[in-house]
Amino acid sequence: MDCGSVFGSLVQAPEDPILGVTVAYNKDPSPDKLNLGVGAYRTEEGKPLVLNVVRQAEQLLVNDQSRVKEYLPIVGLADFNKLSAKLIFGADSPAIQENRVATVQCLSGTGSLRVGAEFLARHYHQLAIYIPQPTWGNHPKVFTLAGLSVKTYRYYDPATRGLNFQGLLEDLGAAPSGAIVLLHACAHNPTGVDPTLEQWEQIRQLMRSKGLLPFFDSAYQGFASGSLDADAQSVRMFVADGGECLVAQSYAKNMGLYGERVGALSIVCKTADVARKVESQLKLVIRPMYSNPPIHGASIVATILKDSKMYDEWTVELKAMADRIISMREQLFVALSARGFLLIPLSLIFYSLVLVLAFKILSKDISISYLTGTPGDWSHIIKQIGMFTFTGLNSEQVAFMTKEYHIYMTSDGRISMAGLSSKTVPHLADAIHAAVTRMG
Ligand code: PGU
Repeated sequence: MDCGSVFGSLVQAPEDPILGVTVAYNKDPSPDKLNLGVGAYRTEEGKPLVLNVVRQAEQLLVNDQSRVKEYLPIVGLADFNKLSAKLIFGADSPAIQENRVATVQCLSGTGSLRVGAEFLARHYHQLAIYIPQPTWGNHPKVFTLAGLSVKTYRYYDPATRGLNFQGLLEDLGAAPSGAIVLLHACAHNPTGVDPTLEQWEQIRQLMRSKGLLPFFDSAYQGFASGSLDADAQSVRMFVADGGECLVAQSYAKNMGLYGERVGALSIVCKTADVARKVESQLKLVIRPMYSNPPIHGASIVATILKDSKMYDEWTVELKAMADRIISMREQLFVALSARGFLLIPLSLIFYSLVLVLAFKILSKDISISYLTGTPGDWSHIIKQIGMFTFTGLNSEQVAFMTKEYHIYMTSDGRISMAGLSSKTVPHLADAIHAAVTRMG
């Protein structure tokens, strides 16, 4: 259409599949609306949370008159980089002690992935990157635009709502030698399904035997189990064997620093000399992209990580967030199990019974698809790990829930458990029950 503008021929681009959910939510005037789209933590009151320890760190920074707003170096804040590597690889990591890790501060997890991908496209001999099917929707776009060639490996089995481990091993086994493999360090997005430690070990052996290059995306360290160390196990396994790997870290979720855009890319190398050269080349990637990273968020993180008292406080607040999410899983599971049985007068006894059953399922004692009130087996809600439940609801059911119940979520049926509260669980359970029973 010619309207005189040099951009007149542009077509309207669609909203982002994840961030666009918030745009639609914001436009909805309903008082009952619920945003379970974006993976962002909310309190029981449904409010965003700034951690106490973050407030304390910010206060210290504001009060420190010696602080200035000069440019950071291209690689970012030195303390932040050292402490970030320590956080993911462990304080006693030989790779750190031997100066074999090149760490650069980047713009949160996304920026770290992008810088890593641009570096690989320029300096690595294999352009193929294998990403899990499904994965975070931005992965294919980030890697393709950086110049890598995106392929997928089987990951999730809809039939079992668990890991397709055989498919994963077959696909990685068939990948060309040297190919890059994107691995979610923990709390896989969107499925909430992680390999066990034994499975990680098999993945590691296969990848090392084929010379596949691991690229970890660590966006949820601490959010899966509540423990920063436990959630870094997969990464540490790969570093312990002396081989090379890349890790993109984000502080968006675990420190609640979403909008501060603070993260790090680490490349673990075979020798200190290689690591130095890698860092020098990373600078050439970063400089023409955004010159150098912002100072505020990284200063908050460094302040917290270097003070043992603040660090401990952080771990307590982090665990509380992880625990609230786990409690939402239990409450939603109980609520769905109770749908259809609401007329039973002794419902309280019933609720307790369901809770006991929930724990039995978690400890893998039994599987009870036939006991749930809402048709179907919903035990995956309590089995899955991290911020999201991959409900198994299809896009029509999701559209129905948005239209009739004002519940917003991504069309693949993923819900952010962190967006739920005890107050909103019944509303969601009603919506799921109606979607399943009416939309088949
Ligand atoms: N990697 C994974 C696996 C993620 O889930 C996310 C965020 C990122 C990286 C990027 O996080 P940064 O904010 O850049 O550190 N995923 C969330 C947040 C919304 C989004 O899509 O960016 C999500 O809801 O999937």
